[in-house]
Amino acid sequence: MSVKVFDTKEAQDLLKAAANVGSQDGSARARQIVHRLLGDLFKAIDDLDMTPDEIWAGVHYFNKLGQDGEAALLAAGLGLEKYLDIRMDAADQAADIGGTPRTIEGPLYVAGAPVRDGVSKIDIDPDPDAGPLVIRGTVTGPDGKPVAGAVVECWHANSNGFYSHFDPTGAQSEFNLRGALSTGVDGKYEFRTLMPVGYGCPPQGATQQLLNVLARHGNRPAHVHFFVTSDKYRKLTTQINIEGDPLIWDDFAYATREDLIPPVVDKTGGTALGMKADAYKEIEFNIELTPLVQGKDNQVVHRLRASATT
Ligand code: MBD
Ligand code: FE
Repeated sequence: MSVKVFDTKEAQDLLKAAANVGSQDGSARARQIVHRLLGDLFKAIDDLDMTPDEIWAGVHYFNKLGQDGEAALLAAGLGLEKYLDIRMDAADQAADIGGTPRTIEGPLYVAGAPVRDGVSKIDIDPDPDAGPLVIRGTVTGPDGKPVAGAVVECWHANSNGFYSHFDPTGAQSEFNLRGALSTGVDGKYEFRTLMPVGYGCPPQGATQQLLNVLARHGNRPAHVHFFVTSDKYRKLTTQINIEGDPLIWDDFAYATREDLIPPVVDKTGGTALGMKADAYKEIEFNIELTPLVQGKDNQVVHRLRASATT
């Protein structure tokens, strides 16, 4: 067809009407965003000469995305979540703020894990294919001094790459492989758990459907998520990768970072720690928090999160 209508008065008036530009009611910010995003879409339809069939395929894709509950998964897979990190990183760099690097939260956190003191064994369900793993470290401030009373939360997948609460097989207990603990005066935390395996998108889901069309895979390397919270510092959202995973630099969600691949060390003495075997793996991951900005966490992210109680 190759017609151009975007700059016509008819199209521009339609765009303004749809976003209700000029109204004093509702949300001015929502009008601004809708006007811009819808305008960018209208323009793209013109520029790429997108067909009605393509538009309707896209509209119905949104229905499937919602039915599958995968909008946040797609946000990770399309790099939207990573892009927000790139922006926060740039803001920190401009303000000369360092600390342990952030990386994306992903869609699989569940609030409400019971908070323990210092040490927590978080593998509740047996998993014969997963070896024992200790993840431990010290939480410090920018001055290198230990932070007491920091809450360290972690969550990760089992040997099938499935997370409790979201396990399609229904096999896991609530809060299996999810922990929360509070640091003592030494700033130390220690999770006793089992080695995770990388995640793969649901094969029949909307996210994988789009990735297939783009000739992309929907897999993540093995990883462990963290939230670290303290009254005195900004909340850190991060992950560590399990070194040696073949997908470590081929994560469909783009979360791998050089400083977030701590060595995995072979240890013995696991039986005395209550682990399921004497030989176990250990990862030391020390965490440096960043200062509040004018007394506030200026980057804390509010989003809808699952929660459960035990
Ligand atoms: C995950 O485990 C995850 O961390 C992300 C970002 C997306 C899907 C599954
Ligand atoms: Fe994950």
